[in-house]
Order: sequence, then structure tokens, then C-alpha cells
Amino acid sequence: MSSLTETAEKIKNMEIRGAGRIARAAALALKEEALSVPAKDIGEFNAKMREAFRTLYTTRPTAVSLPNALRIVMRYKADNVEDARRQIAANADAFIAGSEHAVQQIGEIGARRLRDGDTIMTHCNSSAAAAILTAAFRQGKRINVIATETRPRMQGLITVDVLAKAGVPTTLILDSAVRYFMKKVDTVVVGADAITVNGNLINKIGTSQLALAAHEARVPFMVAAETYKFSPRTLLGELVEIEERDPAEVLPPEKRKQWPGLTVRNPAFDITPHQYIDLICTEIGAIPPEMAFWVITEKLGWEIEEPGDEAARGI
Ligand code: RI2
Repeated sequence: MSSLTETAEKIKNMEIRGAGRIARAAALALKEEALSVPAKDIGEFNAKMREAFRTLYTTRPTAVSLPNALRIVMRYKADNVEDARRQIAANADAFIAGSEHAVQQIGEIGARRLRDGDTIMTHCNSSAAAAILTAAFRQGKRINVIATETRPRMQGLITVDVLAKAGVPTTLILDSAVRYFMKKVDTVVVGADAITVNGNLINKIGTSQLALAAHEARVPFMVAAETYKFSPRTLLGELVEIEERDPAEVLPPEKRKQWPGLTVRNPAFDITPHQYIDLICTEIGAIPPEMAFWVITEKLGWEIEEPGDEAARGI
């Protein structure tokens, strides 16, 4: 198996997961492909890179960081293979370094919003959200975190592990206990898989329930999202596709056999309307969700294209 197909497989089966990590892994895989793929001329090279782009693009549909990263890395213009290889490698390196730096910056910017003694609820496992929590704790704020389990993949346990290693006092709860604990919460902090042009958030299934419970209890709801998680294609009114994963993640096939007519559904993400979001913490500052349009048009400023268009045009 080539390193590109291996990365694609790992993204699909969630060995590599988390919107930011998926983007960095895909950028690295494209770079390695560009540096190693045999090609006798630029035409053959472009065709092979287009194929690589598609293999990675189709691994998981929801996290917009993936297509955004792929497009950034594939922005090259070369008339010979060596030059193309160099440009792709440089693009990938710059994206990966910028992405890691963005997570750190979000940590610093978001931590300013948390106060000494705060209890913060989080959901799933988000590196950007965890960066905020650990940065606040490092600054000496005595925070407590409530982390949800996040069925069915239990990413909450990754969050628990990250916070335990950083020394942050943490309580693990069932996903269904969110509303029960919300009255004890000062702020909710979650990550993002995608943010639409009108500021809606697509994140791990259950996020919208946290938002609803927070809204009811008048608890501020903060999102941690690098700017490459904003979706340019939603400018055209396109909806972000919600990934529906294998029902076996919810109910093992051997148990399911008992009820042959049973339907099991497993959507991996849900949509939180912008009305329930107080702040989106990005590497360029903390913004209200209504500024998503500005981030997409001014900061990202990308052409909206079909996947692979860049390569199809031979650049
Ligand atoms: P970071 C994850 O999705 C979660 O929904 C998380 O909130 C989001 O990606 C962002 O994660 P999954 O890959 O990029 O677990 O902040 O399905 O790490």
C-alpha cells in the first residue's frame, strides 16, 4: 500500500481523526506523493496528482478542513515536474506549520475568555478546544472541565487523556447528562468540522444539544475553529454533507441480528444554528458567527471550484 492510500485508509477508519489532524495528514500525504510519484512529464504528473487529490478528498465528507487543505497544497503552476514537486512540498509544509501555529494561537486567544474558577463543558475531542482549556490552566486559572463521552467512538476519552496529562481537573459524563450538568457550567467550548457562510457550526453529533441546553441556561457557547474550517462553497448556498457512518459503530452486528427489521442510524455530525453561538475563536481573533462571511471572502478569498479543478486545468 502506498503511503497515500495508507493515509486515506486511516482517515476513513478514523485512525487519523479530528478536522485539523485530517487536514495536516492529507497535506503531508500529497507532499509525499508529489515527491515520490514517477512521472515522465508534467502532464503525467498532473494526472497522478489529480488522482491523489481525489483519493484523499473522498475519504470523509464533512470536515471542510480537508478539501481546503488539499486545494492550498495543490495551488501550483509549473511547466516541469521538478518545479511542481518543489511547489507542492513547500505548500504542504507551509500549511502544516500554519495549522499547528493556528491551534496554539486559538489556545491563547480563547483562554483569555475563561476566568479563574470556571467550569467548562466540552464535547468530543477537539485539539483547538483542548488548546484553549490547557492554555487557561497553564496561565494559572483553576478551571474544571466536564467532558462528554461522545458515543459511539468515545472521543471524550481522548479529551480526558489530554486534560489528565496537562493536569486539568476533569469530570467525564454521559452524552445524555449534558442538560443535567449545564447549570453548573460557566462556558461551553467545542471544536468545529465546518463553519458555513452564515456562521452555522457543523461539529460532532450532539453538539447542537449542548448548544440548546447552554442557550436555555444562558451559558456562553464558544467554538474553537481555525479559519480553514470555514466553508467557501456554502457561499453558493451549498450544504455541508453530514457523514453517516456504519451502524455497526452503534450496535454490533451480532446483537443487531436479533432484530432483523431494526434500522440503526449513525450520523457523525449535526448543525448548530449561529443563533446559539456567542463566539468563534479563530487564529485571527475571536469573532461573532455573523463574521463568517468576512472570513470566507476576505481572509480565505478562494475561488470556488470543483474538487480537482486546479489539477484539471493543469496547474
Ligand atoms: P480539531 C472531530 O471530528 C470533532 O467533531 C471535533 O470537534 C472536530 O473534529 C474538530 O477537531 P471527528 O474526526 O480539528 O472525531 O479541533 O469525527 O482537533
